[in-house]
Amino acid sequence: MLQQVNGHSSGSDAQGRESLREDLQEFLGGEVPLHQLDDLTKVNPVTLETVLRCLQARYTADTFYTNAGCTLVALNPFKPVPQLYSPELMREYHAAPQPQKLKPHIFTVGEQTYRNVRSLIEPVNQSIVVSGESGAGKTWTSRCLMKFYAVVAASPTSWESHKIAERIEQRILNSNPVMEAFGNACTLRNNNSSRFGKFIQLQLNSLLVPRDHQMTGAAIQTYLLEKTRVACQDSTERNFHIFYQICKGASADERLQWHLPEGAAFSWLPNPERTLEEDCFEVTREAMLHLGIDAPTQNNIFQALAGLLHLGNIRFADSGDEAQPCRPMDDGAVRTSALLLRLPEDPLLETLRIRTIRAGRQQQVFRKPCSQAECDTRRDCLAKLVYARLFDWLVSVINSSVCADPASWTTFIGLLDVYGFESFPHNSLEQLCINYANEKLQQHFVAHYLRAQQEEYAVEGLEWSFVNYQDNQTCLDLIEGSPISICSLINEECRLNRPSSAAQLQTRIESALAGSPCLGHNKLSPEPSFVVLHYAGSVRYHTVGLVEKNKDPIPPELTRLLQQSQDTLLKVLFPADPEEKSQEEPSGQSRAPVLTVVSKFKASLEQLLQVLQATTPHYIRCIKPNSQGRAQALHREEVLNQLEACGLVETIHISAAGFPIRVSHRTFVERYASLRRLHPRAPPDPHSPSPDEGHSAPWALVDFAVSRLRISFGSLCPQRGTGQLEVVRALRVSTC
Ligand code: AD9
Ligand code: MG
Repeated sequence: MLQQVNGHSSGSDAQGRESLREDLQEFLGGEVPLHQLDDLTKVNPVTLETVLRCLQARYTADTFYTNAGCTLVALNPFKPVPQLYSPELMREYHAAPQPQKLKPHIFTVGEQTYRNVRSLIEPVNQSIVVSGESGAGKTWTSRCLMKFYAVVAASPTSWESHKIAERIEQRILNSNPVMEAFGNACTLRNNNSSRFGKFIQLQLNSLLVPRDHQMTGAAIQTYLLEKTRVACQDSTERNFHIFYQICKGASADERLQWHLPEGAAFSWLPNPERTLEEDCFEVTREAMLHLGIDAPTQNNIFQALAGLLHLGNIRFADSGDEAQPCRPMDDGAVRTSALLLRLPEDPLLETLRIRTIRAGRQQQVFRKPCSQAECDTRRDCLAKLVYARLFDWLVSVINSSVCADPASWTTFIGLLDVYGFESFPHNSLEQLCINYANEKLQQHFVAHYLRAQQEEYAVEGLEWSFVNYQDNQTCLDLIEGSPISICSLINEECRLNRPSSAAQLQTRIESALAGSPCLGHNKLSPEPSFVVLHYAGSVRYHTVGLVEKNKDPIPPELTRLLQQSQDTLLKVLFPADPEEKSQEEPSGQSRAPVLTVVSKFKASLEQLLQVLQATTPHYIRCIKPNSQGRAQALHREEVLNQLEACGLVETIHISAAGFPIRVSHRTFVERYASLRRLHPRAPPDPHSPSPDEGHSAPWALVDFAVSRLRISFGSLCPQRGTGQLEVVRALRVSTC
């Protein structure tokens, strides 16, 4: 092996020989303790078991990041490790000539994207896809990366620019506590679980000078907030953090104003006695202020939220007479919620209890008292409607505070942090959408890396032994494929608008999709449900209420009621309809086609993937060492499942033997022309690219690139012999 390496390094200068010697030492060192192996491609042999052993050894040694070829594995420490995220360390990675030579870290990925996006030769938009199951550390990672960019991008030279820099970066960082307060909640899997997906584009102007001060803004795109949580929480979970923050953090005056006396009980506020570090109201308020949401507006927001809490306390009792509306069991709750939402009390009660429908040829208007269950549904719907609009409005306010003028940025770094894969004892449409999003991201990785990479080697005629991998396309076909899939069947139920039971939906799914290997067997469940074998594990979805959730009907009376609010915030959220469209719920026949929750979600995911596909992606795989959130505890089986699910071993195999860097031949020649001195006697090559490039012996460079830098040239430059590749394979080193 040594001979092989020396043979191919002939003609290189002393520096080149020194680098090769270092690589050899690294490889032949053999005795390197497992916890010091920074790159899983160096584990020998690469199997699930050896990879796990290496990660375990590193975890025990408090080393949480490990390279795995093209991805970075991030183990959740489940304890504070402040020295790992200090601004000094961020600057060290930023200033390093070769950050990849430092210890593996999310800052290496951050710095790499930062350099790529500002490249003078080939600036390309970058994205970082952070994945992992619920509680694995995605949001934490994205937050740290945002801090990293804020620190390294803010090195202004003048005082004036310092002010601007602080404003924009600080505002971008301030978006985190606000969005987490309103969009995160404590679940069975994670005390700070994201209940929405987020893609943030950090906008940079690579033409600006000084080049260290190029972050000009950010744009945030959110995906499907789990709004049902406002009105319905599992008894072991909690509502969104913000509700607990206001109840715990309001001043005495505010308590009076918002009708939140100490110890008040709210049915939409389970587990109020549990205190989490996420309960800090002051942090949220301060961040809102920095984002330009002033104190009076904040007051409006919190008052409306208190109104929703009181709305949740309204209970109805059947009147015993179908012609008579239900009775509210507690007038106080109706009165207080009407007061706080600044709605007229009687219309509020009427809207919750009476349905107005148009029917017949004349489209006559009928008023129909609702059953107790219908009243509850309308109350919940009202709360979800207000909360979802409030969340969207907050995102738009944050965007207008941080978004740069389109003319002032040229490139972006996208950071993707979506809700992680989850499986609860009871799973519904929310989990289906969350797990669907995770399948999509996994497929992006499979298609972009595991499949495309290998196909390209085949096209280029490189010697390559194909690495088999788990392709989750079959599961995606089951969920979203055409013509028939789980989504299409649920959508069809919505479109036909026919009364169908949960058991019927189960039967339809199981019979129409019986051929899919990803549809699990559903023998044991007493409840109507179906099982999907996701890449990350199997999940049983209950079909009760699935169709209704997918329809997400909003009775028009509710919107009209909210348009009557005297509250300045609600007036913004529910502007009066200038055309005063239909005043009543239309009858069944005249319904417009429903844009269902899953069809909207599918469209938004597709848009996201289009954006990702137009970037250079980087992957961070967050791994949850145990499901209890305990420090220093790595549970073998749980970690093995995660490693297996994301195809880590296959990724390592492909990364170890493959070419991680891809540049066009022209770019390479331009960038590395000066290295020709490493091959002063390289013979002229008949296959040399056109002479107009002005480089007499580019093949020498190509050889150097292939063997030492492991750069693949794509179809622009057909590959010659693979001798150097063999060396690289044997060495399994990545010098770039
Ligand atoms: V979910 O899909 O949104 O439910 P995430 O986002 O993957 O999930 P999150 O980032 O919220 O998980 O991490 C869960 C918890 O792990 C955090 O609240 C921290 O308490 C803990 N954590 C995660 N990463 C780190 C870390 N690098 N250092 C210390 C961490 N603690
Ligand atoms: Mg999260």
